[in-house]
Amino acid sequence: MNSNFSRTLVTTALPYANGPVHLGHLAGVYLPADIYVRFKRMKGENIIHVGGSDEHGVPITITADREGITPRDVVDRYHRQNMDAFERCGISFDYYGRTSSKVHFDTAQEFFRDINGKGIFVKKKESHFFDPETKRFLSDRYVTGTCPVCNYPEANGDQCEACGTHLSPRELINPKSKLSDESPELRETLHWYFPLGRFQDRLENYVDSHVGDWRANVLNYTGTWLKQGLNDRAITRDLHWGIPVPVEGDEAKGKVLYVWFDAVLGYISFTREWAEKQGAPDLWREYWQSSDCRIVNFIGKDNVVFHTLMFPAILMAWNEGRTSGIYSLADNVPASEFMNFEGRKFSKSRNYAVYLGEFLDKFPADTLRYSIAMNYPENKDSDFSWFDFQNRTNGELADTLGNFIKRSVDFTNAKFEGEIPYECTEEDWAAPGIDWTASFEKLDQAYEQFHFREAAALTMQIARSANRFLTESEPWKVLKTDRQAAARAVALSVNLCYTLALAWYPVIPHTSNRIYAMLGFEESLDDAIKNGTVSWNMARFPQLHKGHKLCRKSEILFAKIEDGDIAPELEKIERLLEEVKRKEEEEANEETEVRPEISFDDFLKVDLRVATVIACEKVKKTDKLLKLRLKVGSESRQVLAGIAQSYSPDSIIGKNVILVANLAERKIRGELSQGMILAVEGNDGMLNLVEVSGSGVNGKNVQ
Ligand code: B3M
Ligand code: ZN
Repeated sequence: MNSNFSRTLVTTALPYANGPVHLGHLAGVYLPADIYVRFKRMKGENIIHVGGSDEHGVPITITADREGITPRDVVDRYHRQNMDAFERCGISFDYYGRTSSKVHFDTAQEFFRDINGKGIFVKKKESHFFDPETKRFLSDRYVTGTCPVCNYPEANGDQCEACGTHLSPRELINPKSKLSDESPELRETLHWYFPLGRFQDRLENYVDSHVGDWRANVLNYTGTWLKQGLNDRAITRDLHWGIPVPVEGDEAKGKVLYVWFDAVLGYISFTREWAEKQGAPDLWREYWQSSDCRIVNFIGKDNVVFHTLMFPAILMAWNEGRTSGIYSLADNVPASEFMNFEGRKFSKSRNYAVYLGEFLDKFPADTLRYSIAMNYPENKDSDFSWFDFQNRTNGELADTLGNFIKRSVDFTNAKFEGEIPYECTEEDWAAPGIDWTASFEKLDQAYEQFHFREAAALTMQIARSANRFLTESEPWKVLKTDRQAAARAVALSVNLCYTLALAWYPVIPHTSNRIYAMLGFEESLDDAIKNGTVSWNMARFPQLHKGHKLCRKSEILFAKIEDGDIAPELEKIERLLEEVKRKEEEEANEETEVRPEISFDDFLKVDLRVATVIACEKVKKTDKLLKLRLKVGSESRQVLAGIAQSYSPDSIIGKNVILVANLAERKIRGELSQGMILAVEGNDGMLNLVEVSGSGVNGKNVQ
């Protein structure tokens, strides 16, 4: 690994322009990236942050259909909304693009053509569902039907919401088109596949070279895929919204690139657009095609393999056979865990979320940035709660940081005509009890290694030490007897204000700018950093000399959050939680409704047997399915069950379960399932197998 890069390119996952970004997105991706970028900018490093809207994908067309508007209307609305929310939050993109741009279409098509020209893609003819009514091929999400695993009647073609099993539309029982409600028919269609397996060795080498510097979760997700062996992935779709497949003739008519194939290339397109805007159209190459640039992709944990396998493989395919114009792969992919909200997962479909724009209508960006930084879900899920937000704002930002700054500035203005009355020496600088070398070494490391919670906590410790120093040196008292001692305390305090303005800049930049202005600087801190007047290392030493003049105004940096301010928010959560609970109860009630009566003879038709689990493994590429080998008397059966989230394969070997032994065989995910085993779902969503105790029961009838 090259550790002497002279440039850094930071990218952040492109949010779908299909809804507003919420606090979970901010916590996982955009705030950490912005903190990192601001820190690096202060260090004077060459770094750019590129992001933008992901404007393709089926959910966008579904929203458009539902609202009776065009996909273009949908993406225009959310692109604007999200860009605006990011700006108000201080997420300082160097460029925020959109994947509907001409440059992006060109880039994505250029990649496709190049790789296609090398004969790397695999073309496959296959049967897909087609809606005869609307004359459209139906992508997975446009098909609904009964789940073959749990019998939920409204499963989607790609996944069952009720049991979580990943499905393909053809596995659904009684499939229906969402467009017309008609039963779809199967039609043959041609698609291009990316042969990920062809790159297996190269991808393994790439990932191996980052063991030790990539986060455990990133290595784990990626490792699981690599271990299972990589397969061909379809990279085209029969859809009208997206980037047309650039192949001449009828073959590719009505087909677009799969959204993930184009989205990851958006990072490149947007760097190109940024370069053009700089008036240096080739500058993007210094970021993408130079071994001198470090590329860092900030993402959420649900996007890992697209960034550690799919995107690198696309770049490897492009690089194949080239001696110049070679793309670099990411040096790090810091994926976050999720931030929950009041103990529950954010859920767009359940409308359980706080949207960034809405939040900023009520509370200042820096209070949010600080709270989230202190709860950064770095290696485990974290939680955002209104009480925590209120406590941190009042106790830490207002009472500690804000209070210290205001007291220091006000006292200097009142008693020393807003002028620093004393020249701090190196010895004085040790007086507040801060070990400057150690603190800044720790801070540096925390930022460099993406430990942003630690960085924010360390900075708050400096603020606490400063506040304590001022309180304990009591210049307002000492002033009457020892003006020199008071002057020293004042000079130190105001210099500590300066230090804090700089040290807080990555996390709460708006506040830093305000402190900097109070200290008498006309140029904004943002500008001072941009033009190099101010840099990170200056925070460690006193910078304000005797005679330096403050601006003579002070302001309250953080208004306290009263109980009344968050009361409506708490009420809203209660409402949302009630709504979520109501839905859950409704689902549970549906279950207690007894099914229509059957005759005793009907009941006798069902052959229930005690079976013993003798082997078990996970079904590849699914989250929920286990493949069980059962012994039933002298017979052996293979059964698939959607219980992988409730049981590990090892833990169920030896259990006696109940098998519906005469259920027709069927294929689930290409695997044969010969029967079904009985399980009950608990309120926690976990499945509990119905077990039989006692000996000598194997193979016996349940009656
Ligand atoms: N739009 C998925 C998401 O927002 C997707 C990320 C693309 S990154 C290239 O979670
Ligand atoms: Zn299901």
